Amino acid sequence: MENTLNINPRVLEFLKGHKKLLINGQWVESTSEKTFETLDPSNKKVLAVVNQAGREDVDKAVRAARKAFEEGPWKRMSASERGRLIYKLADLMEERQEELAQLETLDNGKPIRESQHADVPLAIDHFRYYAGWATKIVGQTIPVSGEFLNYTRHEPIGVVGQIIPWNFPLLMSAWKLGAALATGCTTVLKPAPQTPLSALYLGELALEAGFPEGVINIIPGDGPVTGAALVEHPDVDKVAFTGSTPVGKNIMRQCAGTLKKISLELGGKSPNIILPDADMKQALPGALTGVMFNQGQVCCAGSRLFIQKKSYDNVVADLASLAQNIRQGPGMEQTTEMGPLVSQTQFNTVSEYIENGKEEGAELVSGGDYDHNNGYFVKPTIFANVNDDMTIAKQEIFGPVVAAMPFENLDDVINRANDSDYGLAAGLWTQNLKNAHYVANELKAGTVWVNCYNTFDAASPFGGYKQSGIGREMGSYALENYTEIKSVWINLK
Ligand code: TXE
Repeated sequence: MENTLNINPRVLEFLKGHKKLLINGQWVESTSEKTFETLDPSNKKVLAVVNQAGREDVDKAVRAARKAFEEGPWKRMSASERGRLIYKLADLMEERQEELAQLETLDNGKPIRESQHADVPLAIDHFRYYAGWATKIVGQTIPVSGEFLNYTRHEPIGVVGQIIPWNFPLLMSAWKLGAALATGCTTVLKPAPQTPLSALYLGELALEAGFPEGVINIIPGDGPVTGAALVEHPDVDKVAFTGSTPVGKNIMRQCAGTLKKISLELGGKSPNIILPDADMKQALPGALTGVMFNQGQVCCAGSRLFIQKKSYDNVVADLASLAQNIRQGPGMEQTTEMGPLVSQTQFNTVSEYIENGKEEGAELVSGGDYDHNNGYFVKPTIFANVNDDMTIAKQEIFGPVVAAMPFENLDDVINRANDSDYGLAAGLWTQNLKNAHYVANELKAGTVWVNCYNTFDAASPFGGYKQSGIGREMGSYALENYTEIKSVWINLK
């Protein structure tokens, strides 16, 4: 295909040989010598063979992180030096942005234009943002009673186990590492087995940047073995997890044993509300990409679309024709707007939800087809006349599937939008300022987007109400995930 990108020679070089684990500043094979394959989901071909970290490897990585935290040069480094290393990593990522974007697209399937213009620049920006924070983490001097000086120190929590999913592999690595490194923690990062490559490439850049050994350890592997070993390890002080709500709950239970600190960024079923006074030219494409972006594999996808009754039929018809025009194809084609889903498992899950929507009586107005002969492609799908009790309106699908539902009035839609176990994000489209603020206040969600959707900035917090999570990523708020507060009393008498 003439608009298919040629794979960068450095990427080809990187894909050769078995990818190793990054432990204590060295690339090492897993103790068990077990490996797994990571596939290109647009054609199911093997992209690379990767060492799978087992329990022993997790233990080695945690020990390396502990040593680096307690003894290494990292501990003695000034905040400014720490910040400079993080800046250096961001600069190296910028130099290699094309390689990072290609690896992300090859491994995950997402369109190259999204890797180039969203995932990679956001990840770079994220590191720069937290590099700046390294020198600005300060405590308080507190006017206590009596002749004492009392002040607080925000100290790094210690060794952090970080587990990330496959939908934004590089960006999730950045979200996890940025705040942890800025605060002075050391980390063991476990990428998802479907998409380990960009994190491993990032590991190479971290070594090149000069991070001391043991500060960043990267150990690909599966959830039940590698992930669980990391969560259960007694010498991990804190677990930061992004993934499904059931696994998040499991992790919370496992952390109870040693009372590890946790932060969880979990699933969602986010409502997106189009009021009749919205600027439809902005709202329709905005609401559609709000769910279709990244093939719908986004934790905050606005997959419950509420449209006021009067404009419902027109809006649904317009959305259907927009959805039919989305160009679907392999991510490496520059014109592709929607790629394949990440894996056979995800393909099966999403196609089952589509069948379920049909069986439960929702009206299919666009898409509904799927095909995995070549890659894991699911057509952008819109179901109309969905009611709140249908499975497709309740459960996270994590695919390109919209449930479009009519509503009567503001209070009706606010109640229904909030009637969910999740509370990650929500969207609202309106030109009425009063309604914008009123609805934004009433929605139970960690992020509310008004006349926009899926906008992100390293400086703005992200996380969930209810079963969508615990804690916040990004912004100054994420620093709290990685610090302990110490109150120091000095007797002045
Ligand atoms: O997620 P998992 P899966 C949702 C989405 C999707 C569903 C399943 O609905 O359809 O989850 O995806 C690691 N101990 N989200 O199965 O299993 C795993 O190896 C420790 C929403 O891929 O939660 C991976 O690194 N770790 C989400 C990470 O957890 C374990 C993004 C996520 O995998 C583990 C992804 C265990 N017992 C999926 N089991 C979001 N919030 O963005 C698995 N893992």
